[in-house]
This record gives sequence, structure tokens and C-alpha cells, in this order.
Amino acid sequence: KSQTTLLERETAQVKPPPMFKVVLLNDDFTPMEFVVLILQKFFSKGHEQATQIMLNVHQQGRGVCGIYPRDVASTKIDQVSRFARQHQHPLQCIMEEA
Ligand code: TYC
Repeated sequence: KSQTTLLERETAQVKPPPMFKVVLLNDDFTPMEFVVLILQKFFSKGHEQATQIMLNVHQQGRGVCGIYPRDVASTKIDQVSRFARQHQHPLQCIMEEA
């Protein structure tokens, strides 16, 4: 019999959530070591990978720190902004749909 069950119809409608890149922007004032600390503290990077990402942002002007569901990406941007402001650094990050 070819009757679709309620479970099958619901399952077909489950889409993966939209994902967002968290993008770090370069500036002339935030110390390199502070950016490395941010990447370790909020993006769970090791010191070596954090340094690579920071240098990439420094040279290219921007770089992806991670890709997350909307609310996680939004929270990370909030955490980075507050922490940077607490330390009087102008560091900025933004989110973009992946
Ligand atoms: N350009 C900064 C400096 O020379 C370092 C830096 C890297 C700042 C990455 C922000 O997102 C950034 N001190």
C-alpha cells in the first residue's frame, strides 16, 4: 500500500536550518594577540589555528571564524563585541548566510 504516514510527511518537511558564517573584519588598532585570544575563547580554536585565522584576516581584510545556526552565530557576535568593547578595541565581526 502506498499511503504515506504522518511521520513520513513530517520527515520530508524537515529542512536543515540556514547556516551563517561569522566573519571577522580587520582594523588597524586591535592587537594581534587579542584577536588570537578571541578566536580561542569564543571559537574554540587552538593557538596555532587561531594565529592562522588572525593573520589571514590581517592580510585579506576579513576571514571566516566559523559557520553556525542563526542564534549561535548571533550570540558569538554579541560575545565578541562586548569583550572587545570591554577592552576598548574596535574589533568588529558580522554574520552572512553561508
Ligand atoms: N590589523 C591588526 C594589527 O595590525 C590585527 C588585526 C587582525 C585586527 C585581525 C583585527 O580582525 C582583526 N594590529
